[in-house]
Amino acid sequence: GKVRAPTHIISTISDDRGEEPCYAGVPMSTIVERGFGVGDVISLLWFKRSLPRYCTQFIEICIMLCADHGPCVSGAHNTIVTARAGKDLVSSLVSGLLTIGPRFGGAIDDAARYFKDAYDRGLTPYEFVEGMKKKGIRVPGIGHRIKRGDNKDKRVQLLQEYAHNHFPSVKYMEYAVQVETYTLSKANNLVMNVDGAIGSLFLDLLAGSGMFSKQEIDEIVEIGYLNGLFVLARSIGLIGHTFDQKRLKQPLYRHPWEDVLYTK
Ligand code: Q5B
Repeated sequence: GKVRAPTHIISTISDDRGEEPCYAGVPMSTIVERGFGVGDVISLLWFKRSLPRYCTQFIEICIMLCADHGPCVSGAHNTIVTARAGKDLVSSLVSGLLTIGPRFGGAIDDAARYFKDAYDRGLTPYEFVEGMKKKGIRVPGIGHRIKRGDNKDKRVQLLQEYAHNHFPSVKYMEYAVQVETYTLSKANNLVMNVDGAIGSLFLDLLAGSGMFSKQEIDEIVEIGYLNGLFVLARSIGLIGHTFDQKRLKQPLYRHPWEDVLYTK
């Protein structure tokens, strides 16, 4: 019989060999004819399945709400400085993307990991938060530079409202809210942030949609798919900031001496 030469690459998400490219087996024409959106494309290419409309719409809302948060956040700042140094689009974009991490925008996976572990083990918010403190770990998904208990993040509220209206269960999100209630009793800046909202709500999407086995959920959380939502979303804004600086013909950025504490 035929002997297949060993391949150097295995790929399971897309195929461009036929008449038209397919995402997880779904041809482009179907994607267009059925009016699929970017949430459907993410479902196919990241999760290798078509998800129900309420899930793909949730993904799209995450992307829209995280697309930008003004010029002052770490990512936009880096992008602006890089664009003003005369660098190209890709350099300006990746310079901003490289700031995404455990403090800025890249806490979604850890929020999902820690909230899931704490909820599944039946820890009270007090046990969870104080346990994290003992280990010297900040609770991912909690805390914000400008948002406060009396000035909550509108994006978090919008995501929570959507989930309340469309998800079959919001048990992880409700747990995260209890955690927030406890952290807010300690300090007014310890609000649930957008990373915490997406992390906890995505756990509810995975667990409540009936589209994923327990093993698949564990793998998604362990590998860490969810920071990808912020990376993808914020790329939209960072590209916008690059064009904005170029359009405005902004000169090379130099930080003012007055804003540096020179000390020995
Ligand atoms: N404390 C976000 O800190 C920030 C604590 C905590 C326990 C916590 C901090 C944090 C976890 C990571 C996270 C996502 C660094 C944030 C985002 C996207 C964004 C951004 C934008 C956008 C802010 C003051 C006191 C200290 C700390 C304690 C703080 N957080 N304790 N658990 N989570 N969070 N990141 O304001 O006793 O004085 O030493 O790391 O979820 O990135 O818009 O800007 O869309 O672009 O710098 O929304 O919360 O506060 O460091 O001065 O801390 O609070 O231990 O206690 P800050 P610090 P003490 S969303």
